[in-house]
Amino acid sequence: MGKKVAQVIVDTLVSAGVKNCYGIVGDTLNNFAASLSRSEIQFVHMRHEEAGAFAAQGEALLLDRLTAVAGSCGPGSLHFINGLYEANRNRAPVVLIASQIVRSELGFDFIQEVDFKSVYKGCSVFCEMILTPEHARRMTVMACQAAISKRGVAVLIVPVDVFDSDAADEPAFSVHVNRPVVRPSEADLDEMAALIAQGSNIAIYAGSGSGNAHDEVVQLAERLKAPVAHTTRGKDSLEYDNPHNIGMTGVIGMESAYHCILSCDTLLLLGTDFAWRQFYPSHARIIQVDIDPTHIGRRHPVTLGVVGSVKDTLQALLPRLAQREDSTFRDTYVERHKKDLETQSTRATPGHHGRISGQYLTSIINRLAAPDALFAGDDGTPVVWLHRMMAMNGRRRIFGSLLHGTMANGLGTGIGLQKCQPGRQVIVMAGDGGLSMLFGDVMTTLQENLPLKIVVYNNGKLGFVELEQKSEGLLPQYTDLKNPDFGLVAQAMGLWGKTVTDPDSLEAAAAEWLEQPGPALLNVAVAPMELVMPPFTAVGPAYGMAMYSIKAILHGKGSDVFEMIQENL
Ligand SMILES: Cc1ncc(C[n+]2csc(CCOP(=O)(O)OP(=O)(O)O)c2C)c(N)n1
Ligand SMILES: [Mg+2]
Repeated sequence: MGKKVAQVIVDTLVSAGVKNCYGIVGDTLNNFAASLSRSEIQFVHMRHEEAGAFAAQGEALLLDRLTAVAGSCGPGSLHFINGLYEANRNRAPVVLIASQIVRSELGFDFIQEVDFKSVYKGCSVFCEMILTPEHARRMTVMACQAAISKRGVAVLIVPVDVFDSDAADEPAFSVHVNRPVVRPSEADLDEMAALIAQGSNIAIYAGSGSGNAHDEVVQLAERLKAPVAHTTRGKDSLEYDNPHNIGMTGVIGMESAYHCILSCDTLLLLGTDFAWRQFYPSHARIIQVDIDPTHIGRRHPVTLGVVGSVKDTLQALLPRLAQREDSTFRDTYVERHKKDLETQSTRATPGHHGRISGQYLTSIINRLAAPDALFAGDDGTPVVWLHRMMAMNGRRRIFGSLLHGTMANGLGTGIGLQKCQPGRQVIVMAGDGGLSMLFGDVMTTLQENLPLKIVVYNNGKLGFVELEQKSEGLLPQYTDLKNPDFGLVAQAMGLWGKTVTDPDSLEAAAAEWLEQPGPALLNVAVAPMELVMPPFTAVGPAYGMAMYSIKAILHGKGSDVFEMIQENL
């Protein structure tokens, strides 16, 4: 008997390097699942498809390898959407096998019919349906190749009757994976060097595109005596072993990088597509390097934009640059950054009334976590503390939803990281709102035997949104959360679980939590009024906070204002 199309698709995924497929089975996917079970690809049985998409993108980003998700028709494959937006924005090579109803019923509003092509258009680099068994292999190859080479999500829609059909004799289409050297022309490199030579106070602002270019960026900084600021996504690759580091700018950044970038006369943007325009200097010469030509000059006008990978470009540029001796500009901001870090460490203490501040909790995790730990932080205050406070060393990696900004990303991403690196310590820093949003997948840690370490920053509210409301001068609305004792719930589910409210017992509890051989959840009651301070005193938020304080007092909530001030002194 010949092969079925389902088998051909699985064979092609295997040859493209897929090791794990995250999802939930269902009628239209059953034949594919049967073929998968006979292959070397492991199916990871999730509780919610969205978490499966987060997991796949975690694995794809960490190992830079194609990872699959698969779902049943209609709601099954629809549920991946938010996680696939996350994956696509993060340029993670992920392929969705979206099973579909039978071809003969398409277009008649049949039960569970969903037009996946229009649904997934906005979050994919490839989105096609396999229309006949005769082009199943070719189309699957194209999907994989697009996800890998364009770096994003490929959606392959497969009607159930196509899956179940006999495969046709197709030519031997196969996936080709290679990484070309991409760098600017000689003329562009000369122009870059000439512009840089005109600069006096040169700063570097590097993003995730510099991820594999740590040594080249540090060499460039040394050559130009230029301070290096980085984006949130550049933190794990640029902060460590970098004497020129001045931290992050942006809303959750630090004063050193914020002021440096606004006051330099020449700015080198290296592999960053940082979106917030108000953090770019208005009077500096800006030179931008990016592998994606469509990123050049799209956030802020630039003097010169060149196309290339940061690593290849800097290797070709460095021989053209003279060594500089005057390090005054760099030293000023490196010193300022040291002071920023000292100020930050003074805030990493228990808060008012012996409460545990989120910063204190993060400082303890930073101290106790393994030197090669992987961290996934929920959107909300956990991701802020993760990026501001976790110390990087070249082996630790951090994952946050920094481009899509979705809640509940931490748990799913952590599951993917742990699945593909079972022996490594993986820590999920969850918000109480974020965790409860996709709570079912806490069970996946047991189902799949993943020793994930989950810590809940439990402030009993949608804290980040409450801060936004207050900074607009509004009283908090709809932000309270009625939570169970997550420590006890975890125990009831079969995980190790504990709840901590007393700062004095936090360190011992955190150590015990991290020592557990299996999945473990530490629920920490963190101070509900802790503020996330921006790296500047912007008039808007300051005025908003003042207005909130006045409104709160008028509404008889003066004690809240007092508590907020006490907790953030
Ligand atoms: C899916 C989704 N829904 C809503 C939001 C808006 N939002 C951003 S942060 C946040 C609060 C998160 O609360 P929690 O997880 O408890 O973290 P906290 O800020 O309290 O630490 C909300 C509602 C979002 N980013 N994503
Ligand atoms: Mg919360």
